[in-house]
Amino acid sequence: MTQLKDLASLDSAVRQAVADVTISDIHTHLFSPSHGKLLLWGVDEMLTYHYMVAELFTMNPGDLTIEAFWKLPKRAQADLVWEHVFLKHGALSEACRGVVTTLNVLGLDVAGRDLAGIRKWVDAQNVDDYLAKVFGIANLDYAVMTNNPFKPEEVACWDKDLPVPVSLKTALRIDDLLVNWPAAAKVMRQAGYKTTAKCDPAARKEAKRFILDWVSRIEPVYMAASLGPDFGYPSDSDSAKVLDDVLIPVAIERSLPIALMMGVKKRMNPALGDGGDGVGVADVDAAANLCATYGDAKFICTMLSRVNQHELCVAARKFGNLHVEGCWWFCNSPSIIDEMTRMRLEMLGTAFTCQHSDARVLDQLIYKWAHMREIVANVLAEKFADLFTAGWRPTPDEVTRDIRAIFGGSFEAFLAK
Ligand code: FIX
Ligand code: ZN
Repeated sequence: MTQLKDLASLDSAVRQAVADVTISDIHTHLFSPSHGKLLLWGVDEMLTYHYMVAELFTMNPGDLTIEAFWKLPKRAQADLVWEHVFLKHGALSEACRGVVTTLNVLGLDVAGRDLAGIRKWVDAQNVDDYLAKVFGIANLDYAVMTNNPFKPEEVACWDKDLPVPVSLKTALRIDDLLVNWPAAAKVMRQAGYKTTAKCDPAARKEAKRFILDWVSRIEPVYMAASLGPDFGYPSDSDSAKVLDDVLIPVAIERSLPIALMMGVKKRMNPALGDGGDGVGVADVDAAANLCATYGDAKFICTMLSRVNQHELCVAARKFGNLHVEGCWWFCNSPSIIDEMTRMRLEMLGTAFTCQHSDARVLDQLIYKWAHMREIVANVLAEKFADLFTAGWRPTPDEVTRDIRAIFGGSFEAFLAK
């Protein structure tokens, strides 16, 4: 294909390619429709997403307490968020704008603030068709779930061997094994594995059998764990022993990356539930030391603090077995996404994954990816223009290739390494 001849045609080629690119969403909290209530969807779930609940209580909803809020039915909770966050305080946060974008893209009367009409439309949807509809609008080829073998309600669904659409892939989520061994050991013991509250070599051997059985059972794309700012490696902690004796051997034997999601301060405000988690500066050396110690293992890494991003980018330049991905959670806002994506392009080229949606509610895929495409189109248009001005002449195919790379292509190349 011929090279692009001028900045104007380059700019439109870049923007069109971003608009058209099929995205692989490598981290979500979605579930198969067959797993029933585990899959959250619809306007009331969006309005009560934990970001929104936290926002409600950053305002002054009168004498409403968080304890009273949690006792209310879902629809009443959503009404309070709609009233206080959207109608009385302005929907300027990214999470609020996201709800508006999603409803608007679905063709619903959000401008008219017709919540009753929107609810009527949602209530008429069939979840299987709606999942396909949302994936089509967001233009995803697949989304990776978060599948936790330590959660009984999730295990119960896998025990029933229920159908899972090919558009949903699995990830084995093993936080408990790393950060709460006694709780994990109890679940494994109840499942027939000889694990004890003491994290000794025999128990870790059984834990490895547990993990291998789950890997065979759900065939995950990767194993993942969210870790606190205090996570260090090497160390004589149980976490480090579980990595050395359980997860790394499985990762190497089954060529399964380990996704390190670092810097979460769990339950900074417990009353808010999932919305109560905070952020802390993580130790990039812990990730770098794991990559250096285990060259045969692959590590995917996302960090929650903006402070960590530059150091993590540098680490990713040092280790071919480290893949940086996502503008995670508290970094998932336009101003930070713009900064991180520029930094990553400047330091890593296309060898990273620019985003994951982290969607907990199916409908959020629409806004999380629409907003991301807007930001990335502007950043990439500028970066390609800089490259053109320097003298390079990309072809339209190369523009398409490079854009797909940061929306899933590089991730798949990393998996195949
Ligand atoms: O650990 C995680 O996967 C986090 O993304 C979640 O715990 C978090 O609540 C979330 O969904 C943020 O967007
Ligand atoms: Zn998540």
